Amino acid sequence: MARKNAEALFKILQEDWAERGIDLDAVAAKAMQLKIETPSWAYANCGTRFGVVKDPAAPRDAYEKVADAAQVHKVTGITPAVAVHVLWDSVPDWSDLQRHAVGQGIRIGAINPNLFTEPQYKFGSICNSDRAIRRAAVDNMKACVDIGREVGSKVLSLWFADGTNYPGQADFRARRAWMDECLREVYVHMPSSMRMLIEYKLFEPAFYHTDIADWGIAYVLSKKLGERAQVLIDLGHHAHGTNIPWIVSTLITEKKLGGFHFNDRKYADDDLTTGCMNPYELFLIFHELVTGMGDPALGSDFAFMIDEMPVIKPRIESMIQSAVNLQEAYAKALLIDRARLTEAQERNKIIDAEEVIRAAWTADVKPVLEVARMRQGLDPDPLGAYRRGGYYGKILAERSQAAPAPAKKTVRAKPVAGRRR
Ligand code: PSV
Ligand code: MN
Repeated sequence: MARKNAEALFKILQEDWAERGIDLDAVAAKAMQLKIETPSWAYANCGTRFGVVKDPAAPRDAYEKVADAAQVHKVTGITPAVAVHVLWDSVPDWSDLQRHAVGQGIRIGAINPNLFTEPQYKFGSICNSDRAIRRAAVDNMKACVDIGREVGSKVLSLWFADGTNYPGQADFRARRAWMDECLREVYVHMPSSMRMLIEYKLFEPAFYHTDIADWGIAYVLSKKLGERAQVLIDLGHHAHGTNIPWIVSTLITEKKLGGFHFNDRKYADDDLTTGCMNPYELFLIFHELVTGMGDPALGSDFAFMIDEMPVIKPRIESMIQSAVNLQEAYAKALLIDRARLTEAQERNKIIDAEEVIRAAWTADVKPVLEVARMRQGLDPDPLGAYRRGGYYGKILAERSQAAPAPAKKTVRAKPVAGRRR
């Protein structure tokens, strides 16, 4: 809930932080400049391996997913784009979907080819020993590049489910050569305005090995491809204990950080609401981002995306929570007194350094964000504003009716007739 006295609280905090050299007006303005994409697939019905949880108000097509994503932007002001997953979001006319998005106040963001749902990808896509399947996977990605070109998207976001389940199942080195060859063909097909983001994942769906298992291999692949290939960090794709802030810092230094799939987890790739389990880690990630962004020599064109499956939560509300949690983490990172931190670090004053970090982490940024939203003509309380707007009741009534007509043409993976190497 937004506090009635947000302005008064803001003023008190402003004086307090000014003494430490932090300008809260600037923090408020920057926090509203954060731009995050929400995933079309998070609005649809989703589930676990044990079953799909259905919401009677779930979108029935890509147009309705876009409409739901627009609601999140309407109340947060920081989610102006929706990432699409080609196959799940196939539409007859992508320009028309883009017009629909723009009409709703958002746009289509990253294009994600789906290279794992169709049966032909049972043994992998670009690492498949079957040349025809590798061809289909490459053609799919190239079709996605063309969609991106049509709608003006600058990001091709790639995740491969490729891997094996059993020792001896496949030749690692052969798979690596196929992967290199396929990625090169797609990279060359991209317009100069587009970036290729390569996502890694420790395990799942494969359990013995995954072809792009960690940031190291994603880095090597992107390095070999060229400047417009970069690494995508999904927060749920690491072994426990992995220091993600350090990975962020390393990739920024190497100019290879492309973007994020934000979410949170307790165990594995749980795809929970961002910031619900490890908000401190999220804050430390933003600390590294602010440190990196503060260096003009480093690129700062990061693609911030959410990748979640709010299985048992109302999906739009979960997305609003994630966006707000991200904004809070960023605002707190902006409160870090960097001069004092550097001084403490240089003198090995560990406690002093940690206290600088903790002072920002424990700060109450809610009034800052409430005021920041009001300055942009938004309601200070995004979740409350969404609920009061009655959107869910409206879509529940509409979408409980018959499904809209199916799309005429779909962009799908080419079916493969025979199997050969
Ligand atoms: C895979 O777990 C992943 O993180 C990839 O980004 C996919 O595109 C997304 O989830 C949806 O399945
Ligand atoms: Mn992801």
